[in-house]
Amino acid sequence: MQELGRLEDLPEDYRAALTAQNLVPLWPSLRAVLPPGKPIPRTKPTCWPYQTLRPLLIQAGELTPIEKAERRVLVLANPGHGLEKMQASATIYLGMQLLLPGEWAPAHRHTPNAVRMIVEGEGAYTTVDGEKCLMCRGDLILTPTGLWHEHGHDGDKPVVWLDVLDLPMVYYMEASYVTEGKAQAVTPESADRAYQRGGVVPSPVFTRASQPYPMLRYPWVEVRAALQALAASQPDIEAVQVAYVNPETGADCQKILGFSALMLRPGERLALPARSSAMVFHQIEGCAAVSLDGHQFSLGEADTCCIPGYTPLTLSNSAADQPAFIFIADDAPLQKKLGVYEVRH
Ligand code: GTQ
Repeated sequence: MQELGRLEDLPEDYRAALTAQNLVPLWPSLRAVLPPGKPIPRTKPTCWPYQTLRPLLIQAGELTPIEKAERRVLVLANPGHGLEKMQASATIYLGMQLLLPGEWAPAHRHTPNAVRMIVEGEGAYTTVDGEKCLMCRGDLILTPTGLWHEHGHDGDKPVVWLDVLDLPMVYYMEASYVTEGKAQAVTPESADRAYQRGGVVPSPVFTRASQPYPMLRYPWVEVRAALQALAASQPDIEAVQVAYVNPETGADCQKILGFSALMLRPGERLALPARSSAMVFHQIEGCAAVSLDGHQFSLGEADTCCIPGYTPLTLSNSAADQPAFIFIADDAPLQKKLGVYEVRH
């Protein structure tokens, strides 16, 4: 590839004249914005073990009352982007949130989409658009763009969950903002269970629901059972994986980030080809090794890691007697909509 002229090759007075007119020559920066063959990601493969994160999060509970935090969150920040950017990848934000017994995180709504993957504890709930969603380990709860949400906790031990937001993307678009609200009235007849049988959706008097986010809570017991049924009924299937979808349309459950759950059978090793989307892995149960060029992460329960796009990797479960269950988030839905998604075999 042809070497291009550098900024220093240009006379200083010419460069000053360009700057004065808010003009920039492209050629000194062309290879940086259009690198040959594949992107140069800022996102570094990064792992956040829960064992080291948890005590610091509990300490945040002692140091900062909920009223002074609104959301008591430690952000899982990728050093490749700079910690102050608070992003795990170009598009994905990850935060570990702590709610103590009796605490309340007040209602608000915002343009970025959020989901919560419950990590530990019992008795907490999040109310989304009037629907009270109980939080149990492994449950996925959606807080799509624009929906009111608040968190409460009636239990007696700390509750922790992983927040996954498309905040970096929405912030980059200069479209990120929040509106504060008052406590929501909980809808008496919750839609909570209306979408939890596969293949059937509510159809009151032959009409079909038209709201864009019909299902807000995906209980882990159901998702785990689906994975185990898939593994049992299709022993030769390449990957025991299910996607969290909108039950009315079958499309990804949110528009920017995609979510799935993967079961690695005992002893299973799964090679994933390079994809353009960055990925987050969160270990729900069991242990797994994530291997990629130059890196190996051992994920134990509740550990989380982030991998840049365009990176082939392998996932393996070395346990001989125990399946491993992994929650996966990526930005494939956004990339597919924009036409830039690719898989390299
Ligand atoms: O719980 O509403 O981690 O608004 C970041 C922003 C959590 C939340 C985050 C949020 C929330």
